[in-house]
Amino acid sequence: MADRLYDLKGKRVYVAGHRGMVGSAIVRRLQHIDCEVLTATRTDADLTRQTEVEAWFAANRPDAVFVAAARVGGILANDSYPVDFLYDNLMIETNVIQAAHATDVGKLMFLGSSCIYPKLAEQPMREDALLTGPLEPTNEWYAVAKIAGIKLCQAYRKQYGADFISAMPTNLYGPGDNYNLETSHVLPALIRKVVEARDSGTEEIVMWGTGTPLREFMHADDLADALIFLMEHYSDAPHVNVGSGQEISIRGLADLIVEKAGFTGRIVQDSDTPDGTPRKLMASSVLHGLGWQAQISLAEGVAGCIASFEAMQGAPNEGRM
Ligand code: GFB
Repeated sequence: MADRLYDLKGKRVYVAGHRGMVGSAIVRRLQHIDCEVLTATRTDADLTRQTEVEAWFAANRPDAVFVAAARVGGILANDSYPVDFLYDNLMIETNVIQAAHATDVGKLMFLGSSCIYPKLAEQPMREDALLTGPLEPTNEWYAVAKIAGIKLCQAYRKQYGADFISAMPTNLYGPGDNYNLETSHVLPALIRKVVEARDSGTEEIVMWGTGTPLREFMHADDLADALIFLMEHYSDAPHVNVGSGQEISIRGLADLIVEKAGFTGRIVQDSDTPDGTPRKLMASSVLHGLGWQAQISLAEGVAGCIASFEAMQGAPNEGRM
């Protein structure tokens, strides 16, 4: 394993976006380290407002920062709200990164997404595939904002020697995920559709697109573990991919959820909805080379999410896993 380059122990650690799926997973994971976790609600500081962010940093003086705050969503949300995905994300990341530099934050991690890579990037996608071809049109707004965030961290490192790093996670799921069918990602959407169809006796659920796209899924708790590992063991300009290696087709994912939830109906395709990128598999050899590997299997993670969704619905869940 790589040497520890930065110790979170004893530090004041700000998790921007602590109410989101990723931010809340980071907060849970930091509870195993003897550090002070700082969070801010939108009333404390609206991260899209520069003066509010500067004032919050000046008053709270974190030592380390995880930039997990972002406007996120699935393929339809990305395609429908280009301004929100570009403007909000640019504002959040520029405000937080600039305020961190202005208050001498010692270590910062910016979080991006696998959609930064070209739509038809060679698979698995290596870090150096960035900016080698056109982006996937449904999420180019989000991708451009995230690429700008990587570049901003690199610019602060180059101009000021700031220890700001970037991690690019693969498609994520886990506790606190968004189950709104209009704005969510595929995994929570299919869980909701399948569980609700099962419980209401509906005979079919609709899967968007052709079901052929391939996606790599990672549990948010695995991600949080990887991020804390990188915060302590990585310090360089290039961004680092964070993947699980667990790749599955969308149809395969639908079948897995159907099996785990005990749904006996059919899956039908909606061919009017987009597929997005045909394949998004991360090459995570840099991260693996540092000594980190994912632990949570997709089958185990999906079963846990179904159980959580059923608990939220107040539905019985015995005997279905
Ligand atoms: O998870 P998802 O919305 O995001 O969709 P992306 C993945 C695939 O699942 C697409 C299909 O091919 C969808 O057409 N799919 C099937 C569904 N049924 C459904 C459904 O009910 N809901 C949803 N949402 N999809 C996002 C990007 O792309 O991934 C973001 O738009 C970000 O920018 C995120 O990078 C990680 O993987 O296609």
